[in-house]
Amino acid sequence: MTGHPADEPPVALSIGEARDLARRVLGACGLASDHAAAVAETMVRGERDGCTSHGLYRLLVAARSVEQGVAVPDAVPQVTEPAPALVRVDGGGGFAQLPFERGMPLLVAKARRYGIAALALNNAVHFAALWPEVEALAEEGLVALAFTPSHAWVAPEGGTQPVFGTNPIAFAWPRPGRAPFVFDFATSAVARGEIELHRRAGKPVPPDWGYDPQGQPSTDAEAVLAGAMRTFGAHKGSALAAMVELIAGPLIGDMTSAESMAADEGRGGSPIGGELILAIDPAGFLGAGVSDHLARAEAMFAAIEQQGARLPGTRRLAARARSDTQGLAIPAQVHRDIMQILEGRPPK
Ligand code: NDP
Ligand code: PYC
Repeated sequence: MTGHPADEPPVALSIGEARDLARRVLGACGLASDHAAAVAETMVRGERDGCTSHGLYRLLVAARSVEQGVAVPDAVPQVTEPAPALVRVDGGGGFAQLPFERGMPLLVAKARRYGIAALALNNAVHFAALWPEVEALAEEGLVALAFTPSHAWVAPEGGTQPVFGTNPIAFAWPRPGRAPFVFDFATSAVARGEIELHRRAGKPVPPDWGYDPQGQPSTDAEAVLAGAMRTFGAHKGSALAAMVELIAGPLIGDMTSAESMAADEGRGGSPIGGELILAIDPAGFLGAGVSDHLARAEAMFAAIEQQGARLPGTRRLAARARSDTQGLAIPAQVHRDIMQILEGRPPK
């Protein structure tokens, strides 16, 4: 032990205890019980699957959004159908999880009916990973894609000033008899949550994650958070980040990351705005040929794994299996900060 916070033994929680803790903390923040249940479930899934930047740590982030008046704690989602294959859920300024839950059954029904359908989540606060949503759709037998802008934290390739959000893209493909193929990543070099965890742990970040406020590459997490993050894959990630801004912003009548940042007015809340989710029923194109064509997809997965490469999602599913048997290990400092919310102290 060096006395560094990272050396403290973690706090062991079962998945049930984590869910209960998350619900209590969100209830203490004033969240209505249906929101608290939906938000807690997403955070517990993140923690269980080893996605620490989007696990229980997000209780601190969500608490701040409520405390600062960024998230409406008792918003009532409104579901509408702007066109036969389109669903819109207005989140009323609350967290995005309950609006997704309310819109998903109609999205699934429309995708099955028309072969393809889209759900726009509008006016919702986004703190979470997207994979739980696309995974849930693939478990219904659908191919799914999800996109959301965030706050303007990321510089375009060739620049050093923030324009884009961390703008994740998530994809899921159904696999008969197995967990779906899922990937989900930010179009920035890394999710901002990862940099925040580096800052909390007092650790440097790799030099290609971002720039300080003067536009110089930096390994200081605090300086990169204050400056600009970089996109992944140079001009390619930059173009994808722009695409996410467009299709989950103006296309669905919602904010860009720059507009979301301006609307935050320095309160330090999570991004507020839109998310676009597409669902495609393989039977729409393939009819009775579905199983033959899904089997061809399995051949591709096998070709990847046979050479020792791994599929996206493999680490996450292994973490899930481990958590299901061994429970969760929460960093002691994160646990202490979460418990402070229950004691009525402001989120750190
Ligand atoms: P990573 O860079 O960690 O990449 C994650 C994806 O890549 C996962 O699907 C992961 O699978 C896969 N992957 C990683 N390494 C390999 C490998 N060697 N071979 C094959 N696949 C691999 O994620 P990010 O930091 O970019 O994003 C983390 C999370 O942050 C995402 O869930 C995202 O939704 C969330 N986020 C949310 C935002 C929002 O606005 N709501 C904004 C930005 C990010 P596995 O999980 O199995 O490792
Ligand atoms: O980690 O970049 C991030 C993020 C933004 C919103 C939710 N997560």
